[in-house]
Amino acid sequence: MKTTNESDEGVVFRKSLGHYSVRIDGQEIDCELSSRLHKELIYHTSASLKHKVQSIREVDKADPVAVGDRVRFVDAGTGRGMITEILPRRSKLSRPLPVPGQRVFEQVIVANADQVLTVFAASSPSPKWGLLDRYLVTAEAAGLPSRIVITKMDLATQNKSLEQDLEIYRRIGYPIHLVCSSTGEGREELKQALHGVMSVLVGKSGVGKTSLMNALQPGLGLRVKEVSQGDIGKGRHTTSHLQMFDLDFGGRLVDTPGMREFGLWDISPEDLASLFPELAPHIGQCKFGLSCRHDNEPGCAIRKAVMAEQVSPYRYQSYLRLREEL
Ligand SMILES: Nc1nc2c(ncn2[C@@H]2O[C@H](COP(=O)(O)OP(=O)(O)OP(=O)(O)O)[C@@H](O)[C@H]2O)c(=O)[nH]1
Ligand SMILES: [Mg+2]
Ligand SMILES: [Zn+2]
Repeated sequence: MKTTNESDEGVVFRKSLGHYSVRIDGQEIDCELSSRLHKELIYHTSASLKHKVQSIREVDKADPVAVGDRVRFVDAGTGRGMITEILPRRSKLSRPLPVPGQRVFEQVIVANADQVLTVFAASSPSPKWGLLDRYLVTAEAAGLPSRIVITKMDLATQNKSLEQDLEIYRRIGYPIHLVCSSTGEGREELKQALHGVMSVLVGKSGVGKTSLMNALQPGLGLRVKEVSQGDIGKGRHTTSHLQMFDLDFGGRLVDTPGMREFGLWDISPEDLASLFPELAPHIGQCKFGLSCRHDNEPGCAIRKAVMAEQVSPYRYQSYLRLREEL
């Protein structure tokens, strides 16, 4: 028999304006944060942000709780409760969230994920591989494996360089899934890759993340963009909340709203090369050893590997670009 002070353990599936949907035994409890966790929230947001509940982003930036978090909560009955503790995370996928006039905050996009699905459309909007490299580096830094998912394969004929571009990533060893939510192409194979683990979809607005979720599990019936193709990529978000779903065939999938900015969080310039799997084996082989920046230094093993066509010049440029930012 449970006493009133005893807390339950659940998983955060969704959050919105200070409310957290915590799931336990298939039931959702609408929780708030305990005042102790709340104080952390106020401490982080600072006094100048009295308008913080105007949008979900504002609350999010210093939110100590992320979707995917395992939490302890006190059940107040009638479907309501209070989160009292966040349990240790197995993983966290983060990005920096700059707040004008303040410091940059860490935004934990999702906690406890097992893999990242980076989503790009074959066309409409056309893929930006520089963004893919950002996602891949972020996932590597979080210690999570990535899969590259190309949606809208029915439009693939509009992108002449798609196969050639993907070959770069295939050679590195990233699994690639070619899917189409309208025809069902690639769906069964992707389902197998999702089975039994928690996966998170990342990709900019309009690439078809939510459509893919609906195709994987038709019962979800989530709202997708209903606009002409001309509007795609203009940054109008259809999904406004991060939300996790249980998959009927086993596993969990998190849908995210398209993220326009995707900076690197807590990655040092010295570590960056090790987060490119094809550069990593060359680290330490340069003339200047571990202090090589792999830029203009003589005897750089990574530049040599680019010349020898072992490393794609494109990915090397991407490394240099990202390094500039850190
Ligand atoms: N041709 C084609 N269009 C698709 C496909 N999948 C999705 N779309 C269209 O792409 C548009 C965007 O789809 P969404 O699923 O809302 O995109 P999203 O990535 O969830 O976007 P945000 O929620 O804003 O981040 C919609 O108009 C879809 O109908 C596909 O396989 N083929
Ligand atoms: Mg969406
Ligand atoms: Zn070097």
